[in-house]
Amino acid sequence: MFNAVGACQRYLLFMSESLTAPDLTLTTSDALFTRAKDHIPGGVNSPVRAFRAVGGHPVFMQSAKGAWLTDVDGNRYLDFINSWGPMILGHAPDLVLNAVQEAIQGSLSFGAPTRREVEMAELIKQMVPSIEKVRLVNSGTEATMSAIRVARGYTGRNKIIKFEGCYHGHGDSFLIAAGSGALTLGAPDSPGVTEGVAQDTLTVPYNDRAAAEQVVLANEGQVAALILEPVVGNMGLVAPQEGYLQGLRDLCTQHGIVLIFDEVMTGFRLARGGAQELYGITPDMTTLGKIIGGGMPVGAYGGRKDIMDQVAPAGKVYQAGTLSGNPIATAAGIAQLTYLQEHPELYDQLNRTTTRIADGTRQICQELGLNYTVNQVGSMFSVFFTDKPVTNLEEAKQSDTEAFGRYFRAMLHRGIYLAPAQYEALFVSTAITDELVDTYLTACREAMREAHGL
Ligand code: KE4
Repeated sequence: MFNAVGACQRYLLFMSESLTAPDLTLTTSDALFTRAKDHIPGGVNSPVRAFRAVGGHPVFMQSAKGAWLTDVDGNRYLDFINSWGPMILGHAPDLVLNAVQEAIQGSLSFGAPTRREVEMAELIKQMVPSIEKVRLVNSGTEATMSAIRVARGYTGRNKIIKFEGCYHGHGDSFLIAAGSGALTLGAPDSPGVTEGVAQDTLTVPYNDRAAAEQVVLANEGQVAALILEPVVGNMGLVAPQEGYLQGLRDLCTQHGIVLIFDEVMTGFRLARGGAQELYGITPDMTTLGKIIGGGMPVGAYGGRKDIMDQVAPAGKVYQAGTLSGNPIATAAGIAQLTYLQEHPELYDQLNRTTTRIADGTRQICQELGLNYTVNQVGSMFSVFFTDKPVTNLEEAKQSDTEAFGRYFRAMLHRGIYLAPAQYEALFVSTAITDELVDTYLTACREAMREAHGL
């Protein structure tokens, strides 16, 4: 039955948005986005969700189960973001839901120590042996911010080295653009970040060991920590080249620099022990997030005992948090991590599934004469809209982001939910079956044709 009043409301709403021909098929997502922009900066609580890099309006989600998302209009999507990594077992796995429902019976938060925090710390140490002591926080940003503060407190040095294309959350020290040359100090990459902060952050290209050594030598005795994503997800998926991580390990050991692996994305995903297990490199500190919370807000930082014992109240480096180690979040995290610990075969399954997706995508691109670069490590992958190799940010920036935007929208209209930006990685969950890979590849072929007018 045609709802005249609703149509009229949508018409007025749409007309308030633009003067082009009214689209009476306005979705609930569009209406919610219009409302949201009145109350929330950009209408979203995290910038990438706004779809600005790909055009169009974001889709507002209502629920999810397994491999599928359902939006507020009842449309279903095959999910390859999985909440930007956490949902490695697919959405709403019963084992996590049951753990949360049990924990909730005991209330929500105490602000006092609990049994689960001890169990979670023990579990993290078992899965990531380089972590001798660990502190739980509420996000990846908190984890990385805290880790560099501890490294500075431990070494008594001020500077940190980060890498172009690596993202470590929105802490001031990380929102720094690379200086004009590898040796020059960084510049603020966001209003509100001061020159004072920027002067202590040095930024060098990823996969360029000589550049890292050069900046260390030029700042001898001043660098507290070197922090990187051991496998980068935040410029799109870029793997470390042969020997690169070992080279950085040796450099840090030689110069008394704390090597921090930011495994917020890669932790518990690329292997049970993350990228450090996959590549056999032992960092001094590790930051964790995403999977660690099973979908609830949990981050963590940890590492060598002599470093972590600098953290208050054991030491003098201050860090705190009202909801750190929250009973519900730790219940979810313990449930998910325990399942991963007890089922190492899942990583072979994830790698096989993701390899099928990556190989299939490469084949489609070759058949269409596009020859785009598909990078994959384990259950993370990215399709770069360039036919050149992508081993660092400069090369990633060769991608045709307009064509990527057309491809993203074409996939969305076919019910495939991808990261709404070229410079992001995709995350495969165990809920993606062979049949769903076929569904993805069918849509991929059609969307690539549509995006390139083929
Ligand atoms: P959070 O503060 O968003 O929990 O974590 C920050 C962070 C730290 N380190 C790495 C390697 C990360 O990937 C992240 C966050 N990742 C982004 C995806 N590019 C989260 C998505 C978003 O910002 O909305």
